Amino acid sequence: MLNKLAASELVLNDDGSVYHLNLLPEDIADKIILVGDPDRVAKVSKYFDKVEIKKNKREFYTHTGTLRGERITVMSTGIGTENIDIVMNELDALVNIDLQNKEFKTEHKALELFRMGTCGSVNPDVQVDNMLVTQNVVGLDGLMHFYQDYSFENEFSKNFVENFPYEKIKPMLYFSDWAEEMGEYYKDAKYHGNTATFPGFYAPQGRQLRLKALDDKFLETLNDLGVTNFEMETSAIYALSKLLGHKAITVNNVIANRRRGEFSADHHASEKNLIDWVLERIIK
Ligand code: R1P
Ligand code: URA
Repeated sequence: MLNKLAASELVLNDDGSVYHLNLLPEDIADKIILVGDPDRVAKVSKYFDKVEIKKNKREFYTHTGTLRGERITVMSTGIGTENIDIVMNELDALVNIDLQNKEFKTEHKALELFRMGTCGSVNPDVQVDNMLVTQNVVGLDGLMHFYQDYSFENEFSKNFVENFPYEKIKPMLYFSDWAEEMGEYYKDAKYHGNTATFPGFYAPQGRQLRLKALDDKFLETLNDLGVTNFEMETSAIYALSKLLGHKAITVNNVIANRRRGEFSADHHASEKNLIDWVLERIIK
């Protein structure tokens, strides 16, 4: 790989900020909370001692400030792994590429990334309004097929690959090398599980409104293969963190129990609980 990047490869705005996130290197902290919903950003940053930076472009809203004296950033990713592709590459560029010269820095910086999201459970016993930390993740979204391959093997992944029955869909299996180290923050979460990341909310997650999904038994099959829950970002966060050398952990609030047909009775209260729970643990 050439050390100097062409203008077409690392695109910058007029002020030198990275193209989609609209941020300069000094705009982010080393500890970053990633949320899907842009509206969740202000709901998090209202707990900061002070907010120094507020920037946005498209669905990417960023607030940086301090909490209990520590610098921290909260950023929205929008929905889906295609957005995570942008977020991860541009965050990494902010710390590991000299933007002016478009050259890789010789010293690598690792960010700490905390996805704070919502998910549905496919295990009937995983109850709504509780925190679920992702230990392993399977990507059914396809993004990582475009990158240098990496997958891991453990009991969950071996069983998943050997028994996944849908030939058209090629699963990619990841875990975060840091799940254990970063998991220290979240030791007391109610659930630690195996998350599936999907490229959609409806048929990809077995929902059928007017259109039929692939298989009526999709949720049961996933659960039988050891999947606890699903959402739409974590596979890409874990995989790209691993490849780029950042530390990542996901905690999702379970807002839907799909096997029981239940949805959180008050998802606003549940979201507030998620925010309080995470902030208490990642900054002491
Ligand atoms: C779908 O409603 C969205 O909610 C979940 C999914 O991953 C997807 O982004 O996460 P967030 O609540 O973080 O957006
Ligand atoms: N987010 C998802 O992607 N799916 C759900 O069922 C709930 C939240």
